[in-house]
Amino acid sequence: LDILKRLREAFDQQELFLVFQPKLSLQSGRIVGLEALLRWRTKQGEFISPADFIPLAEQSGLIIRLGEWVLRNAIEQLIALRDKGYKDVHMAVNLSVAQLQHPDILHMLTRVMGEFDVPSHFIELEITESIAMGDIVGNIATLNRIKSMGFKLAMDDFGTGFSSLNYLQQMPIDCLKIDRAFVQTSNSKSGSEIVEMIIQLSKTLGLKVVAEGVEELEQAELLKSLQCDEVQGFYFARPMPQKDLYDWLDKHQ
Ligand code: G
Ligand code: G
Ligand code: MN
Ligand code: NA
Repeated sequence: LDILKRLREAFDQQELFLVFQPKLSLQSGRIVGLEALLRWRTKQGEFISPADFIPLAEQSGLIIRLGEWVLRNAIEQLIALRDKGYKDVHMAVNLSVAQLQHPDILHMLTRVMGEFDVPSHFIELEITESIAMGDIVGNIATLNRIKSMGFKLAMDDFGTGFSSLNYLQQMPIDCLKIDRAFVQTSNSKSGSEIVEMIIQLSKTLGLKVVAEGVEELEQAELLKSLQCDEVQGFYFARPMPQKDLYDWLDKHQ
């Protein structure tokens, strides 16, 4: 639990920051959105992965404060980009199931949006299939309220979790994100057929479909031929701090 103590201190001492990874339209090649991702760099210069500290933040409840901070910072970044002329770009923020199930979630979203002059449909909240475990009915009800506030909802890491197609149909989501595990095996026949199937499923359900973890040109070309809507991955751009993001935009957009 030492790392949890350090995480609390890191939060107070501003060792946490956000990086932003572009999402591109496969048709136009233009940036359509960004995903905000949390990073922790200690004063000693050590990087600690969110894969290690997010679960601790979730178990300890710290994710509630941390998640609000992430949302606020991501929106500030979105507004800065809008001021630069990127008016159609959305900002995606990961939302833990612990945040979704917190009694204050709707108030928190209302409070934060009230601080900024940006329409909520420019904010996309990424949830995972773990919301299909536990209180599914309650989770869907909360998602419906969040949706009626205007936020967009995306199902992250799709295909790796526990949601059945039955639940998927009941989720008020706008977008499916194909997990990078499927993108990375898409060079095989069965791998590409799975990707194709997920894209078809998205279209059947009327959802936007995004492929994550695109690392190679061949993957991007396959996804384009299968009419995947958007891509995200190291082949196009890594998650970047603000300054690098602006350099990338100047160079590539
Ligand atoms: O960026 P990276 O691949 O290292 O992220 C690892 C995991 O941490 C991913 O599953 C990602 O969704 C999660 N993560 C990163 N930032 C946040 C955040 O702000 N909130 C939540 N809940 N999860 C995050
Ligand atoms: O679980 P979630 O989809 O929120 O996590 C996103 C994570 O995926 C981020 O930590 C990001 O660093 C990572 N990521 C983004 N693009 C790529 C990629 O092309 N390859 C790999 N291996 N990871 C990626
Ligand atoms: Mn995500
Ligand atoms: Na993912």
